[in-house]
Amino acid sequence: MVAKLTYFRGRGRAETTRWMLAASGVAFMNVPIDTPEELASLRAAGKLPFDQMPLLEIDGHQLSQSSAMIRCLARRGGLYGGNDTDAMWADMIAGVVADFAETAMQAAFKPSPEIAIAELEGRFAKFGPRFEARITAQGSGFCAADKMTFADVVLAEALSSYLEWLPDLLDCTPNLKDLYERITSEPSIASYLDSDLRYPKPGDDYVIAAARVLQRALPPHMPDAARFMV
Ligand SMILES: N[C@@H](CCC(=O)N[C@@H](CS)C(=O)NCC(=O)O)C(=O)O
Repeated sequence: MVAKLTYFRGRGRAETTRWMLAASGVAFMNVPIDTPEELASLRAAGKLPFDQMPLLEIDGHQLSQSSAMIRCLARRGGLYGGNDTDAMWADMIAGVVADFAETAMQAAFKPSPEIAIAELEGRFAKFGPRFEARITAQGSGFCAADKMTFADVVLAEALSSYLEWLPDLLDCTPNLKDLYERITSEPSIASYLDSDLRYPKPGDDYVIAAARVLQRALPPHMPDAARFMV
C-alpha cells in the first residue's frame, strides 16, 4: 500500500510527515495541489476533515493535522519509545520542536535573508542549549528514549532547515550535531532525502504558490501582494 500525502508542491507543514513516513518504512507519494480549484474540489469531495492541508491518506483513513500524522506513524513504526515515560518525553520534545520549527517554516516569508537569519539565530539561542542538555541527560544519544523515537526525527527535520540558513549552527552543540547526523544517516531517511520526493529549500516560488492556492495575500514586501486575493 502506498500512502498519499496531499499538499502544496513544497515542504511546509507536510515535511515532518514525509520524514516520518520514511522513518517508519511507509512508501508514499506526494500529491501536489497547484491551484485553488484543486483545493476546492478536495474540500467539495469531503476529503479534508477540517478543510486544511496537509492530508495523509493511509490504511483507508484521511488524516488532518501534521501532529496526528507523525504520532500515527510513530505508533505504526515503533517510534514512540518503550514505555509511558519515553512517550511522555517524545510528546514533550515534539511539542517544543514544533515551536522551534515554526521559525524555519516562516523564514522564506521574511523580507530579507538577513531578517530570516537573525530570527533563526535567536530561536536557536533559546532552544539549542536545551536540546543539547536534554540529549546529554538522556545519555543514549537520542533525545527522548534509549532508542530512536519520532521526537528525534522531527528534531532532525527542523535542524535540517535551520542548517540550510546557518551551516555552522551545530558547532557548539556536539550532542545535537551527533543526533542530527545519526538520524539523517538512517538508511530510510537518507534515502528519502536523496529522492525526488524531497522538495528543495522553499523560496519565493513556494511562497507565491501557497498564496495562489489559498487565495491569500503575499507577504507585504512582495510586489503586488494582493494579487491572489479574491
Ligand atoms: N496545525 C495544522 C495546520 C494546517 C494548516 O494551517 N494548513 C494550511 C496550509 S499550510 C491550510 O490548509 N490553510 C487553509 C485553511 O486553514 O483553511 C497542521 O500542522 O497540519
